[in-house]
Amino acid sequence: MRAEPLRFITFEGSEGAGKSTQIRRLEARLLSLGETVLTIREPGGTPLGERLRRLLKESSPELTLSPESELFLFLASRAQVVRQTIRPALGRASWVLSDRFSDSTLAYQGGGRGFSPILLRSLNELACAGLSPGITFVLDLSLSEAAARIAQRKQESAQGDRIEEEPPEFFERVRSAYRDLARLEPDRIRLIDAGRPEDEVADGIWEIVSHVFGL
Ligand code: T5A
Repeated sequence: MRAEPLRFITFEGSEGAGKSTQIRRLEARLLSLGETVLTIREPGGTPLGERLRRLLKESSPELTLSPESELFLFLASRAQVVRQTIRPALGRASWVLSDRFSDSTLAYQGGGRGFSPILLRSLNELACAGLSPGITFVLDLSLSEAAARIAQRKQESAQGDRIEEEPPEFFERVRSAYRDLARLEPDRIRLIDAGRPEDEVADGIWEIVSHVFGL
């Protein structure tokens, strides 16, 4: 019999794919069953990580970040959240749901920026101290649909975002890197069609979680 995967679930995908929406939906379902759940985001999840997040997302002409600096800042946030937040929570038998984790680095800094996947896997290994999610949902959405959702959100809040300013080709590469990752690790990484209505996506995710964890 196969051992139950770690109760550490990550959500991945391009901007606007619906990760935050779906993580809230899964958290609510687990809480309704009386489970203990910790939900975090990356970069973030610790005081250091939240400060790094502001730096990484800020779009400002005075603050230039080389691709190398960007990579190390994402990794610094991860190294901290693994040790300070995720490992202790898993040790208390809590579920941990994370909005992005190590696969974001493979997709954005690998696919998007062109760093070698071998180098990134080895840096991730160091940052994560060997921790890997039990399941990862990659919410897959076409660029045009994602752009429409982001445009809609921008009308609601006019905040700039450094990475969102990258050209469409960057996001094509990110999407394709995620799809490659899902092909490489089909047991852990589940590709979800995020172009469907919110309820349908949430039900699809719940079906997988309840089956894998016997809920
Ligand atoms: N990054 C991160 C790296 O480059 N490397 C790394 O290692 C890491 C960890 C983080 C940025 O950092 C980069 C990636 C990112 O650029 P972020 O804010 O965490 O930034 O991530 P974003 O992807 O930018 O988050 P978003 O909020 O843009 O996207 P979500 O969470 O996927 O989308 P969500 O749920 O907020 O939904 C977007 C809109 O769509 C609607 C929602 O109501 C919302 O308005 N929506 C739907 N509409 C129709 N149908 C559905 N099914 C819908 N689901 C949601």
